[in-house]
Amino acid sequence: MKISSAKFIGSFAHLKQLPKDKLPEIAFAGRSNVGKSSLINCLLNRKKIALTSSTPGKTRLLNYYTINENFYFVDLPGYGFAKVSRSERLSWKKLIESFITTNENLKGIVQIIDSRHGITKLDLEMLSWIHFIKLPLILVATKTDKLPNSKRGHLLKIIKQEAREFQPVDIFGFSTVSKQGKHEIWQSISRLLSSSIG
Ligand SMILES: Nc1nc2c(ncn2[C@@H]2O[C@H](COP(=O)(O)OP(=O)(O)O)[C@@H](O)[C@H]2O)c(=O)[nH]1
Ligand SMILES: [Mg+2]
Repeated sequence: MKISSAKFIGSFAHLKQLPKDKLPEIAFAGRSNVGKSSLINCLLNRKKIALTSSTPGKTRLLNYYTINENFYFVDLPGYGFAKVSRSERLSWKKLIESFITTNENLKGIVQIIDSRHGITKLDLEMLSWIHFIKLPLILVATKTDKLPNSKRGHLLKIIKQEAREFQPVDIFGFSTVSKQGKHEIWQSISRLLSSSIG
């Protein structure tokens, strides 16, 4: 994908605030601190279009980026931050659930997991929703640079086995350090978008 423009357009707490232009969207989901924003920055060749944070759980909003004025990336609020109250967790749940079930422009979800931990209990809820509503799923196991070389292949194989029940369209290992997987992830995203953009 050639990126001729990539702009942050806003952070939204309510669905009624979202852009109304019906451009196709790809959303990025995952646990707080898993590397969502880093992946978005890497895909868009920017150092900090998406704010990365060493303070997990800070982003509670739907962050929208417009690419080539043709489609959107949506950085979804991360889950699994321990210091979050029950009411905040419920409001996260409500926001994400309504976002993925009512958004007709959503062409797929890039679900990011930590390659060191595989699919955790916290990821299961998100993966089950995505599967239940039959949204195309791209699974990205990030931070592969943190895996010992000798274990990388084996761990990715286990992740593929664990993921099978959610029927992802693709599964990739990825690292912002080596940028391994970037090209393949773009190809997969392009395929999801290809039915809706020229
Ligand atoms: N070594 C390594 N660190 C990463 C990678 N991806 C993200 N990180 C680091 O993990 C932390 C959280 O990343 P961030 O993108 O803010 O996560 P988010 O909360 O999911 O958006 C940051 O310190 C990143 O630099 C990766 O592939 N390799
Ligand atoms: Mg982030």
